[in-house]
Amino acid sequence: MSEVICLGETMAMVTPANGAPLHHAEQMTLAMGGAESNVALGLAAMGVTTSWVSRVGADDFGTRIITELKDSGVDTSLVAIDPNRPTGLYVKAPAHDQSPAKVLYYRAGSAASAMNPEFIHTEPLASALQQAKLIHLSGITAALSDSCARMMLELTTAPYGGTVCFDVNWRASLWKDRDPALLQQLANRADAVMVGIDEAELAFGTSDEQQIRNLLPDPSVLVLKNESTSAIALTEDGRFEVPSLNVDVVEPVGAGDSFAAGFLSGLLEGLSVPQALRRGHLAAACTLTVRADRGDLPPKHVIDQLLDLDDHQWS
Ligand code: KDG
Repeated sequence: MSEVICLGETMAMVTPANGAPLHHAEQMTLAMGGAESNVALGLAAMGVTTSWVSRVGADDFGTRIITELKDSGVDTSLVAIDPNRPTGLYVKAPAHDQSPAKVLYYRAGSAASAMNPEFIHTEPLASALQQAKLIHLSGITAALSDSCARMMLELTTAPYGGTVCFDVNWRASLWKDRDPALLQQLANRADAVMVGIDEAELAFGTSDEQQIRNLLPDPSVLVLKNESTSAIALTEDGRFEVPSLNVDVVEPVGAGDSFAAGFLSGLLEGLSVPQALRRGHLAAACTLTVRADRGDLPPKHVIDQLLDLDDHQWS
């Protein structure tokens, strides 16, 4: 059984080769991406036994996703294959001229959007969830369909033995026809929550630290990520703030997932909260500096040296 279960949709991902603008790109690159599987990949790369759980279509994209994750050391034995619905797809359009980078989704009616409460109550997944040390979820799943929203409500209320972590992962286009109040409800049922300050403004209407904590009083660990400046963890033992690393950003997609993988792997290893935040920043920096959704980490001894730096050397 894996220590960690990351549950959520992964899609085929298409992006113009060499960062060309989408409207006149001639060559496209095919890869895969999904917030929770990005976290699973990051955790596996740090030596944490991790399962990624979802549904994919009985199609080549589904096969590719499963194969790539498996080849990277993520357990995929709990993934369901849907004979009737396709694997979702998204297109990552790079920034050009005045227009910022954007993501276009082709995921309505996907195999993953058919996840429902029965899925998580069926063996062997039901037992795997009971035994995991950590279950990682995100707000994206709650916006995929009504059945996914119901499943998320059950995942965050079930009496699981391990920690339930919820990354708000605000995706405006998925919440157009849904009530984002659900995100606050889910976050308050989780043990650990991560949210960007910018996301909190959009999802909860405030970017003020104390007001966010007032809206999310229940998680014992609340991590507020302030993009390029710092990450703050509000915990039962106090408030910890660690500055981000200064890097030349190539593309931000996936950096939040890398941060989550770094931070969570640190907590699982028993690092202090500030050290776990540093590991989160390091993993995020590796992703911010590449075009892919996840950058490779430096070797473990380099990471350990960086985690042990004095505060003034770190920032
Ligand atoms: O966090 C990165 C994700 O945004 C990307 O991999 C695609 O899962 C995705 C989503 O739903 O946006």
